Amino acid sequence: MFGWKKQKQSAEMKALPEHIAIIMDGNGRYAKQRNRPRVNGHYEGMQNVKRITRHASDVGIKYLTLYAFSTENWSRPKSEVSYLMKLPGDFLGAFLPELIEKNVRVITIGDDDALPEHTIKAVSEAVEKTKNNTGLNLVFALNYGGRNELVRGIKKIAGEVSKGKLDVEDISQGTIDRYLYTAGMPEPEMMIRTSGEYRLSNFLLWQSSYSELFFTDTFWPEFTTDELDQMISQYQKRSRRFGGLDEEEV
Ligand code: V07
Repeated sequence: MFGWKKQKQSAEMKALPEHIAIIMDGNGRYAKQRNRPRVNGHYEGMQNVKRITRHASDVGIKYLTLYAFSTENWSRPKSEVSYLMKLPGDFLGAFLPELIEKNVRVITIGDDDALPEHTIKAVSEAVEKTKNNTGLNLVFALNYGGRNELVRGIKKIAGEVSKGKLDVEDISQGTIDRYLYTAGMPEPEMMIRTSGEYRLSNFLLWQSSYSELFFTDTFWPEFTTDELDQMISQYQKRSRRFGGLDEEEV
């Protein structure tokens, strides 16, 4: 919590990232290491979402996007999937009042039609109750897949073209941005993956083109606010070039 203002004032130091995206991996391995059932890892992972969310809100991050459930996760055992589908309700049951108090806005990205009714109900209540909040945007990727997001967007664009509402020649990167779940959101400056895997796994494919990537061996349930702060400091020291020249080279 300390030091952000001071850092921002120094000329070489970049601002705080606006948007951090996290692949919260290693929940199952965390549980296995402790001879506990996999679902305990998911439970502990959910508890850590609260700690990291509180911290992101406290330091002034504007968007925190968390990969909660991918389009590939349906292939897990039925009992595990049904446990996972209870987590949004458990999380919000315990944490929604604090989110409201902290001015956090809850958003989801992904195909929520395929989620169980009770999950949709819990999540849409939180989205509705926080829709006018102006602090941290807490974005849950639920039944999200980057390729699916692109397919869905392209279908919508094709539909507009066939109705004569959009000219093929007018399709630009900006058009595609506007047809993704993340329309209107800034791109993530930082993408973090926990638990020692070095892949994007279909998360925010289009949006992460220029993200700084951060990896740690820490399992998600054990990923701390201190480790997040270290990554943010590292980000602030790295230079971002966007394929061109940065200030030092001009
Ligand atoms: C899930 C806990 C975090 C580690 C990764 C897998 C398990 C929080 C949510 C959630 C989702 C929507 C919402 C509020 C909370 C969640 C799933 C899994 C499916 F509005 N954690 N968490 N959802 N895990």
